[in-house]
Amino acid sequence: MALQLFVANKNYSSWSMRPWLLLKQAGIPFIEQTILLGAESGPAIAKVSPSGRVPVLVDGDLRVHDSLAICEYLAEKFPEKNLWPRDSALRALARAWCAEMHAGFTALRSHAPMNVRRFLEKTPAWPEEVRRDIARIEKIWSAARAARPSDGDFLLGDFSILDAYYWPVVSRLLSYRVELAPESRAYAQFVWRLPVVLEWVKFAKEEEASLPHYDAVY
Ligand SMILES: N[C@@H](CCC(=O)N[C@@H](CS)C(=O)NCC(=O)O)C(=O)O
Repeated sequence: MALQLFVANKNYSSWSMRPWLLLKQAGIPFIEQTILLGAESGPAIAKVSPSGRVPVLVDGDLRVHDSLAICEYLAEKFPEKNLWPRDSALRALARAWCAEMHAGFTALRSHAPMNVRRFLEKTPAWPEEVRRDIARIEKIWSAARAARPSDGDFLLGDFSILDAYYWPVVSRLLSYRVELAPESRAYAQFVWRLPVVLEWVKFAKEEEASLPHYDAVY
């Protein structure tokens, strides 16, 4: 039976974006189901998600909610895809960096919500904690680069869950025109040109037609 991934609005849902990009970039076939968030979406989400949140991966009778649990499940189900690095020390680091993204960066999240369609003219005057979050992200990227076992444009050389986990933040960094170190900028530009990312962006733009009022909220 085909895997199904339930996601929310592509323009706003960075949590949905992570497993969606992972599946696409790894070439794992799946059926996508979209629940657009709004006043009426609660019952539709509750039908598939015990936490009342998406993303949710459905594999037969199993429903895996939470983006990180989905990524871990996919890594176990498709070991040949090497979704985590093979080296156990590097795998531990990659997991720790993903966990930071999963649990943290709250200042950046609240001051710079993801909006794939929006590009500001200049970076807002953010509080210090947002700048600290951005500096930490750049540090993680450069630590990953320093630790990578192979050359390649992905954070650890080859594509891994770590990339899928940090790609949505690239949208924020570009949208809000954040000044980045040259190596971080090069990674952000590399990400923004990837076919799977462009596909997500295209769908995010198409959603605008069905929800024209949404951008007014931001
Ligand atoms: N920690 C969860 C967060 C999931 C989450 O917050 N999803 C949002 C969409 S981005 C949601 O489903 N919201 C439902 C609602 O607000 O009604 C994960 O990693 O999957």
